[in-house]
Amino acid sequence: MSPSSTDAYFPSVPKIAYEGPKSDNPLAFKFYDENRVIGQKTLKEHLRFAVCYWHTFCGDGSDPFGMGTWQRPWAEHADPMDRAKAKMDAAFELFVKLGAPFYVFHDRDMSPEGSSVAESERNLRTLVELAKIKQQETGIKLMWGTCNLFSHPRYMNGAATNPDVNVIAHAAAQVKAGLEVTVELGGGCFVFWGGREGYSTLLNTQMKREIEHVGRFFEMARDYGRRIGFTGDFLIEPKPMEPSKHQYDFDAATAIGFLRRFDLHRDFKLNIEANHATLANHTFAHELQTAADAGMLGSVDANRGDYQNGWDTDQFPTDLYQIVEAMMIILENGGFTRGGLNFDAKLRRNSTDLEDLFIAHIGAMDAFAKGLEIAHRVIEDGRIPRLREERYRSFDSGVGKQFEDGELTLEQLADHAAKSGEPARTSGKQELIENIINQICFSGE
Ligand code: XLS
Ligand code: CA
Ligand code: CA
Repeated sequence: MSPSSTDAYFPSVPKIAYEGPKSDNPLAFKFYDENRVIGQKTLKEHLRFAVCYWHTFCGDGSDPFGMGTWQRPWAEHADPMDRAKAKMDAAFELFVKLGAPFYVFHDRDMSPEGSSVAESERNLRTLVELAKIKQQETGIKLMWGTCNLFSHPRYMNGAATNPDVNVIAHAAAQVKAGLEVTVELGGGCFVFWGGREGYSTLLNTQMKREIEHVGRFFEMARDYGRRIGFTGDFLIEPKPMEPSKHQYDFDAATAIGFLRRFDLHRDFKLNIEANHATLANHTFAHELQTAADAGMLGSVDANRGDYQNGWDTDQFPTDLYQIVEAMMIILENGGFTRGGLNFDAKLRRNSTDLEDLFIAHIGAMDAFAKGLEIAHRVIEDGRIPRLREERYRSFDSGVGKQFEDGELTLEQLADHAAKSGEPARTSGKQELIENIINQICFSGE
């Protein structure tokens, strides 16, 4: 592989430029001008976009009912290591042309599983050495690493929650190597998504034991990571189901409770995925706010689900209204530090052109650029933050303040009801707030 062969896989795609809202060029940004400053930061610094390795370079368009539909030139090599190297060339070509500052990967996305633990690790290290060179050449950084602990048949009953300790040992080997290479590549976070860390039926499951095992496993991973110099954030990515019927990291609230129970909350935060929120019957905003309120909003898997069906469609995010609400929470939380917006999103099966990979990312980056701009304007405008503040004014002084400060007994509070009579009705102003958001959305710059 020649690390500088940057035009081999997408020869018809130029470096994607910002051309502004009037451009009709499908291969140009309309809103994402990476150097534009909003508030104190450039769009690039605010949004911290990452491309994911798995959907973009490993996917082939297959689904449970049909084979692959995408022809990917980098997947055509017969030898798995040659394929992995070609895939990496294609990956960095896309990152550079798209202007995405970060990428994320699972160990097995980047390099093939070998016939032994040692061979798998050797394969990974070979590819990581190449990734290091590519990162140096291009300035593209690793946002997070993770391990695929759900595809291999050995993980059919889970990884860290497997009823067989010999399987957990294999997960340990993968996570140990995964942490080492994440440190080597300078990754800011390390993610755990518990795909099969759940159950199909309680009739064969000791749930309490399995949850304690995963707590213990994370503790071991945390301790090893810290020992080898990983100073970043460990992230749990909640999802309620699929592929397990029930997943233990059901949603943000469940994962936060779990982390506190096992005293992991100082080292772990959450990676919130929009589509997983949908599957948990929450909104994306709900999951972000829950994580932010706990001081645990680490990173975001930016995609979109479908409210009409119950699976993980992982569509590219284009719903501006949902993005505005998400960006308001992210901005009010102070923005990202080590995490960012990772496009854990895939093309539709019938989007078969290679350039569709660019078109999809461009649309999502534009939508977030616009969403950030609107969210910033909503916050600067001040009406909505003020309405929210005023709604809780009764707690700023008097009995409300005493209540918040823990200075009242239940009897004293009850006494207050007797004295103050029936409270005045105060409107929640939802329609007004929605109108203000629309006014700001529709009124352009
Ligand atoms: C699957 C998850 C997965 C994680 C990384 O639904 O989204 O891709 O993001 O393991
Ligand atoms: Ca995800
Ligand atoms: Ca998903």
